[in-house]
Amino acid sequence: AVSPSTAAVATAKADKKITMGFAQVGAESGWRSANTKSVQDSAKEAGIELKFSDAQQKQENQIKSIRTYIQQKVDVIAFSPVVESGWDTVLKEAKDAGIPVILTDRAVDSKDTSLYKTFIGSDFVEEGRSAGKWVVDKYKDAKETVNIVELQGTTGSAPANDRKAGFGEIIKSNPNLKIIASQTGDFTRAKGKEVMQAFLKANKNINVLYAHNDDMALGAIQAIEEAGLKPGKDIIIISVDGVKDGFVAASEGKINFIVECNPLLGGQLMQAAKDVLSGKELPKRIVTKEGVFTSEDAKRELPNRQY
Ligand code: GZL
Repeated sequence: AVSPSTAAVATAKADKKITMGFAQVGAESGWRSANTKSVQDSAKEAGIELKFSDAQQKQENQIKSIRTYIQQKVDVIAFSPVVESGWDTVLKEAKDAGIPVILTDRAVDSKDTSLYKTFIGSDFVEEGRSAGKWVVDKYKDAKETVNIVELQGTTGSAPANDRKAGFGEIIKSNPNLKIIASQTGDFTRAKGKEVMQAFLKANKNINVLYAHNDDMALGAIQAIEEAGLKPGKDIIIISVDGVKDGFVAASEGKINFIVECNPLLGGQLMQAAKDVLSGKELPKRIVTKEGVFTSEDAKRELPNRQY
């Protein structure tokens, strides 16, 4: 069927209340909870009616939610793809139904970028590079090997792929820096603790832990302490996110360096939805702003953290 012209659709939609279908990854981490709150609060502020689903970190659940939103003829669909691949079919269904899609937080690896209007999220490779640069600097005078273990995020997810790539690219500059073990902790505390216990059993001398998010670092800290070691001292810890509990651990010197990943994407998302529905062209990529924090910084910054 020939869909009405974009302008006609845009005008018709611009004045009626917008309905957004949002398919969230899950509730796996402090970051995710802050992200969900930001989306829900921002929808209220923007006067956008929000249909919200939690996929418990399963791609098939996200795809089901997107199909439901298509059937319900929502005005716009937004989601954070739990993994990078396997989205083309359902995104084509949304496109054929004339429903614009906005990606937030995580990316898809679809070659056809007409399948979504824009991707609002962090540069995860840059986050990995920031973590790597701090490690290279800390061990620039190291004479013997520095043994690094890595807790990766959800297998196949953009943050896990890119944080690994960025970190690896930077630490290559010093052959003394060796990743002796690297495994997914699925971004959760429980899994992070479990995998860290395994790392500690298998490796007698671990110098550094690089965790792709604070929740896995916090689980690992429990395992390190139960093994009678001091996190932040016997094992140097770098993590990504900068959620409240991460900042608390950093301010106690248990995490030595935190690379912030901003979950407060709700405002940008609602604005993008309004722009898309009023026919505005959006840049394909909107990168969120974020910083880095040492333990010292975290102590000072803790009172100002919103999540
Ligand atoms: C990153 C986001 C990641 C966080 C994790 O933008 O997708 O997922 O780093 C969260 O804490 O689970």
